[in-house]
Amino acid sequence: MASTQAAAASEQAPTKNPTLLAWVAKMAAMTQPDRIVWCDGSEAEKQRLTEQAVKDGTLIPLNPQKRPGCYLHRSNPNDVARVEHLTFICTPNKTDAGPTNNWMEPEAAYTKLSQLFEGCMKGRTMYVVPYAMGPLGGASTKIGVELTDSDYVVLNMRIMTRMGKAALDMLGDSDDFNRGLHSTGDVNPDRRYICHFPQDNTIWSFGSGYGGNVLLGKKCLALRIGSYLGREEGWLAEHMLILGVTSPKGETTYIAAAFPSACGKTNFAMMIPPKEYAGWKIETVGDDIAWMRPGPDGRLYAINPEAGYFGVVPGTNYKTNPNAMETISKDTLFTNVALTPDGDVWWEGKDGEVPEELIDWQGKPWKKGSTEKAAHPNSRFTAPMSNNPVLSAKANDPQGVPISAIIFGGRRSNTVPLVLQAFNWTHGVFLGATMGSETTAAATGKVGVVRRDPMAMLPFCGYHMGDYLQHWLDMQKSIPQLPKIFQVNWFRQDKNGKFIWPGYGENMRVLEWIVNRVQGRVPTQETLLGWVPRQDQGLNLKGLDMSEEAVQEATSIKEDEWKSELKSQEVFFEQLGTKAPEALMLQRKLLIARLDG
Ligand code: SAT
Ligand code: MN
Repeated sequence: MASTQAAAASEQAPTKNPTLLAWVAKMAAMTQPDRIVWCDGSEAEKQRLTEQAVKDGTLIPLNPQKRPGCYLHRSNPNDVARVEHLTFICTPNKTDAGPTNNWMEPEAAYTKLSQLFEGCMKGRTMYVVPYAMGPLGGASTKIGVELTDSDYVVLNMRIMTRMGKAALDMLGDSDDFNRGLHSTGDVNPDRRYICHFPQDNTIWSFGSGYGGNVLLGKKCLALRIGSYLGREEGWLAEHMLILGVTSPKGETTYIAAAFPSACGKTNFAMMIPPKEYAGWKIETVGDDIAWMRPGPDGRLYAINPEAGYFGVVPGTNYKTNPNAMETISKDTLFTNVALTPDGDVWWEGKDGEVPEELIDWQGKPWKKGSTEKAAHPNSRFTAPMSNNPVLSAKANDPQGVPISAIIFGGRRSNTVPLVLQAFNWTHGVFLGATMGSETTAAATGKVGVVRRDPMAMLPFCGYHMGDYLQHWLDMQKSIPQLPKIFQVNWFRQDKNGKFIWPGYGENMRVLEWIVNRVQGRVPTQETLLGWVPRQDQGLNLKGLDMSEEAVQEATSIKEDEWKSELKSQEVFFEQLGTKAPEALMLQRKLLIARLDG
């Protein structure tokens, strides 16, 4: 059997790359698919796979008048989010994975998962999906190959990456590619594992069909393996959006911003400035991941390794994100949203009236007024970035864009003020390292609990978090023109639990201040925590429907809240043990001294 499969694999292969052929043959021998299909990324292939997915019930076609080229997918209800407790970093030493990751010894992990993969593709097709993360031909671009038995995965990878022949051509005969193996298995949470082997540039994912667990280019390669490679090679793989903001004078400033999953990265990256900002323009380079490395001119350059958006649907509407609404109007795959009687999709927070009747995300009839959600809170769209009306021309530039500011933002109902600027790079790394955020539906588990989420990378850092923070500190030496670092919080609430800051397009006001600070145009005011906008020459609040007191509340710094925040930070740093970087411990001491002083 094994040799027949091996022969089958190499016979049809559109490549002579010996390492790739040998690996595909080996994986096929283990998983024993009935057929092996090499994906070329063509339009014909897309049509073929889509037709097949419709036939086997994986995709439901939507009304072509309302949503041309769009389909709905319902995942298994036990498989709707990333599973952090089933995600492993498999390094030879446990300490290399660090205290914030689950760890398995590599041989033990390969053995355990081999038992699951053994024969798991019998009766199924194995798709070989070559893909590039980053613009084709770019020096920062990485190649991966994902073997999967899911046509849904192939169709998603087709949108999210530069997939097919072009990626294979870029790889040529090189053995430098990520080896990704995925099988949906029987979608049993007891047999679900997402394992990363950074030293082998390998990912094995079994038993899930959900986005972040199975679109291996995304969180697995671009962040977990990427962060490991970044440390080896002197760059940064980050959970960040990238945007360009252009002033009426035509000056463009590029900004990267880290927020945890489901905290508004996509909205921020596509923001439409309010009417007071006529002539200003925001353009999207990326909405989720940034790969950043020092450029020849001493600045930090960022590329978006992805080619599409895998965004949260609920709450998306023409007020919160008109550009996303345009983006998902065609050629989009929807996962776990509700279906309307006329073949369109619906979700909580969509514009217009709530329909009387729907089919909910699980395929069950749903009536207006039901206490159940019609769309899953982590329902997603997969849409090509080329659909985005404000896509930056630089999104396809292999050089990337020079970053002037880095923003760290969490979801905090208290404590963290609207915006502040770090005193310097080390202090900025401290702000990123001490980020906390209330959990969301993007991962299974309780929502709304504050957890430490350094740089929004807690679930995505592929090695020891202490080493990762040290790597950030060390990067200072290789970036002569450092970006300025900021912290923001759009999510502060008043005593009635209402958001104080209106957010969305109004975040332009904060962004303008950041741009002005970066360009050295406005004075600032020093506080215990960092620099904040001055009352007189600070945030532009013209036309903002917000009382003076509310603005005060959104920007206030309460020392008692900071004292308990410092306690929670201490628990996190203690976890890092001797790997907690000295420079960050000193930052912490300085902050305590300032607060106690
Ligand atoms: O599910 S994904 O990991 O792809 C999205 C997210 O959680 O950020
Ligand atoms: Mn994300």
